[in-house]
Amino acid sequence: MADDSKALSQEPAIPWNGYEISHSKSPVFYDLYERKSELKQQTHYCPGCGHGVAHKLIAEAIADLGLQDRTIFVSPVGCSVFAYYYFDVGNVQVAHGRAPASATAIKRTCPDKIVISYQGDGDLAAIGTAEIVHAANRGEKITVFFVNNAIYGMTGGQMAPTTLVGQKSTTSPWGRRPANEGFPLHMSELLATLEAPVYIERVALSDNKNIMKARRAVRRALENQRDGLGFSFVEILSPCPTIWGKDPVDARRWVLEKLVPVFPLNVFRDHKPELPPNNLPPQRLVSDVLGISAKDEAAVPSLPQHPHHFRDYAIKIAGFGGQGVLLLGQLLTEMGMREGLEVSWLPSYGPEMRSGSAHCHVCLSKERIGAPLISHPDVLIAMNEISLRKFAHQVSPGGLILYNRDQLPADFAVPQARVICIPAADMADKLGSTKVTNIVLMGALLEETECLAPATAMRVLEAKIKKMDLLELDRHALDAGRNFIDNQVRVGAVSQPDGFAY
Ligand SMILES: Cc1ncc(C[n+]2csc(CCOP(=O)(O)OP(=O)(O)O)c2C)c(N)n1
Ligand code: SF4
Repeated sequence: MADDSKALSQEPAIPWNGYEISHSKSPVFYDLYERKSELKQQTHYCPGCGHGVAHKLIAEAIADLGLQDRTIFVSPVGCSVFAYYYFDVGNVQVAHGRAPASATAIKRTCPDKIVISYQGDGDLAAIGTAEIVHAANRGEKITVFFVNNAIYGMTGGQMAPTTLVGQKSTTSPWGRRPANEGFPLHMSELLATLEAPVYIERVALSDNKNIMKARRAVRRALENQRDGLGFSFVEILSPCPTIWGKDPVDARRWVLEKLVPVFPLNVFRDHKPELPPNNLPPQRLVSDVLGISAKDEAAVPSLPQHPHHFRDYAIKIAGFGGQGVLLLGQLLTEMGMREGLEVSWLPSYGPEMRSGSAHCHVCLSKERIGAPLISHPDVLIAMNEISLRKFAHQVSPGGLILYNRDQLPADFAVPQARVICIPAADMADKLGSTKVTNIVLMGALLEETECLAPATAMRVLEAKIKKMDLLELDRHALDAGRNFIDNQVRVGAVSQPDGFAY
C-alpha cells in the first residue's frame, strides 16, 4: 500500500489498477522543497491560499509548453517571496515592487529566455506602481502574473491599493473610505490605456470554471512571450483566507461575490501593437561603445602576459567626490579586463556632486565574479582620513592600506593590515595638478602589489585621455607613485626604508 501511494505521487500518467493518474506534481516544481527540513513536501502558503493554485497553473503551463529550461522566474516581496524554493527554473528574488525592472534587464540581456514577473497587489500596485506602468508602456516582452488578493498578506493585512471600499484592514480598521484612502486601483484597466501591451486579462480563482479560464490565460500569456509578441499581463483575483478571516471555501466564494463585481473579469487587450517602421534603436557592439573595438586592439602591439599572483583580488577605493575615486576604480577595472581577468566595479556615492563621500569596489578575478560587493578588501586606498577611519578595519588580515597622507593620524591604531602612507596629493600638486592624485596612488598600488601591469595602465590612459599634456602628466604621476614605493616609503608616522609595517 505504501509503495502504491508512492507511485501515485511520483509517476504521472501511468495506469494504476485500471485508473489513470492525473494529479501528480508538475515537473517544473522541485521534488522536495528545501526551505525547511520539516516541510519538504509542502509550500509555506496557508491552506486555501490562491498563490498555490496560481503556482500550479504556471508550472503546468511551463511544462506543457516545454519552456522549463528557458524560464527565469522573478519573485517579489510578499507571501510569494519564496517562490524560488518551488519552481525548478532560473530564479531571481528582487526588491519590493522592482520585479518589472529586473525582468526588463533580464529579458533584454537574454532575449531567448522566458521571463516571468510574479507580483502581489501591494508589490505591483503600491510600491511598484511606477515599474509596472513603465515596463508595460515600453512593451517589454515579459509576462506578468499579478496576484490580487485585495490586501497585504505577508505583513498581516494592511490596506492595499486594491482593497475594496468598506473592506477592513489593519490600516483601515473602519473600512476603506474613498474620501480618505481613495478608490480601489484597477490595474488591468489602467494598463489597458497604454498602447504597447499585447495581452491583458483578469481572471479569478473563485471556482473550477474560473480556474480553468485562469489556466487558459496563464498559457496564453506564456505563449505570447514564446512567440516574441510583447508585454502580457494576467491579473489573478485570488483568495487570502488567513487575512480575510475566512475558511478556504468561504474565501473562494468571497472572490466571486465581492471581488469580481468590483474587478470584472475580462480580456482588456488582445492585439499586436502597430509599431512605426525603423522602430529598433541602432545596435552597436559593446567593444565599439567602450572604444576597444577589435580593430583598435589589432592596431596596438600586444603586451607581454602579466602574471597574476592571485585568484581573486579585491580593492576598495574611498575618499570624497572630486578626488577621482570612481575613475581610479574604472581604470583598474578596464586594466583587468585588458589583461584577460573577470572584473567588476561597484560605485557608491551620496547625492552631492562634489565633496560628498564616495567609494567604489573593484574585483579582479581569474574566475567569474559572484558578487561585486566587497566586505573585506585586500587593498584599501584611503584618499582621506574619514575613509581611513571608516574602512581600515575591514581590510583582510595581511592586506594593504594605501593612505593619501605622509603620516597616520596620531590617535589611529594601525590595524591588522600593512599601511603605507604616501602624500599623493602633495606629489600630484608638485607635478602640476592635484587632479592626478589618484594616478599617483595607482602607481603605488601597481608597484607595491604587482596586481596589474604598469604598461597596461599606460595603454588604458592613452585610450582614455586625448589631451597630450594631461596624458604626459598622468605618465609622470604613475611613475612618481611607483618611484615612491621603490625609494621612500613611509610607514605610519615613521620612515622605513623597506616601506612595510608588521
Ligand atoms: C521596501 C520594503 N517596504 C516594505 C516591506 C514590507 N512588506 C513586505 S511584504 C509587503 C506587502 C506584500 O503584499 P502583496 O504584494 O499584496 O503580497 P501578498 O503578501 O498579499 O501576497 C510589505 C509592505 C518590505 N519588505 N520592503
Ligand atoms: S497570508 Fe494570505 S496570501 Fe499569504 S500565504 Fe496566507 S493566505 Fe496566502
